[in-house]
Amino acid sequence: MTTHAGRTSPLTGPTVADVSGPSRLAELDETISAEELQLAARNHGIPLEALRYDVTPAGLHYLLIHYDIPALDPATHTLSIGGAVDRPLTVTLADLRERQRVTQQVTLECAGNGRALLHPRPVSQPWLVEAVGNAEWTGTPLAPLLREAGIDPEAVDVVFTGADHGVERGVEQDYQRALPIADALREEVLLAYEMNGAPLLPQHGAPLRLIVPGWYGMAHVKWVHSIELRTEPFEGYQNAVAYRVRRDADDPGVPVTRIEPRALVRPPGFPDFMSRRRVLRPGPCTLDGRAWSGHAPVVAVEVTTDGGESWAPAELDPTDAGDFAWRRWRYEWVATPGRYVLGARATDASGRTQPVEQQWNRGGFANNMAQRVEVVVPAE
Ligand SMILES: Nc1nc2c(c(=O)[nH]1)N[C@H]1C(S)=C(S)[C@@H](COP(=O)(O)O)O[C@H]1N2
Ligand SMILES: [Mo]
Repeated sequence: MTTHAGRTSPLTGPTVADVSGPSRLAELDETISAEELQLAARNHGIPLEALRYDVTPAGLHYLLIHYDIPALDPATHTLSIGGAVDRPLTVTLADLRERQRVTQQVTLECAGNGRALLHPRPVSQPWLVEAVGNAEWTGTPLAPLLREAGIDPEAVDVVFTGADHGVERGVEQDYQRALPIADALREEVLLAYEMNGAPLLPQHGAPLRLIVPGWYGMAHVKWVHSIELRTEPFEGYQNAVAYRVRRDADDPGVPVTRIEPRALVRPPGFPDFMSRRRVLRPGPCTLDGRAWSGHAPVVAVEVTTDGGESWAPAELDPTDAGDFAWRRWRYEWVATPGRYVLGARATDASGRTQPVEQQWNRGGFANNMAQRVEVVVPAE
């Protein structure tokens, strides 16, 4: 009888690769599993009523942590910059705090937002629409630090390594993501040590994380301790295997990068405990919510009250929060007794907008299908 190498042999026992299977699509009638629930309970979304705050309070901001939250001591934490540079350097948190200090609002959204609404459902963190937040990040710009290290003109990628470690689809790894050098050198990219005016919380990357305004969440490496410039494209797991838009498992796909436009409705009225369906009294009602895009500023938001059959323009609030922060929109509605499905869709200055039907891909990434909020307006 033949045995699988490393599986049944008493000498080697199971391998690390044995702890997780390949990525999977749920059967069409398969409900959310205990494994997906386990992820959802660790990685919570923004409660949609918190769309009322310009700046999301830290505890209401969504979370996505692939492995365990590492415990790092800010007093001894260092960041090393090496690889294809003339002068490798290592800096402490105190060194970084003495450098130029920048504060900016940045909307973060997980690339898997919307995944659990896809048919068939890619089995992973089962986000509905709530994997978003808009925080005020403070830190020092990355580009001057890289320039001080002396960038090799041949450098193509910059690899950021976090202090968290795990195994994913059989591959043991530190969380690592690369950015193309041109994107890493953009002036808005920060090494952030504060969120909303306080030191980073453990779950948000304490004591140091990358902020890449406009990009989906996976690029904003938390617990970062090492930056390495490379003259060859980085082929690490999170760039080459995960976070690619693929038609099927064999398609090499294209990398997930910037955030597609999205608008969310702050659900009006009050919810049913179980279904979260809304109950709204009849009469005039200001609908509102937030809209964002990582490609270009949002220029229009439209609202539907009939599940996407018809759309009407919403008003965009003036903003001084910058191009990378979400923007508030509002729409005056008179609710009359009946059942409604509310939604909103954003269009940005690049002409990108949101589909009403799903744009399916194998990993469930960058899916910005318009939201559906069921509302019942009872007769008085
Ligand atoms: N080191 C490390 N950085 C990470 C992650 C991680 O698991 N480990 N998750 C990424 C993903 S997928 C997202 S969406 C964002 C979430 O950031 P937040 O938890 O602060 O909202 O962090 C990114 N940075
Ligand atoms: Mo994410």
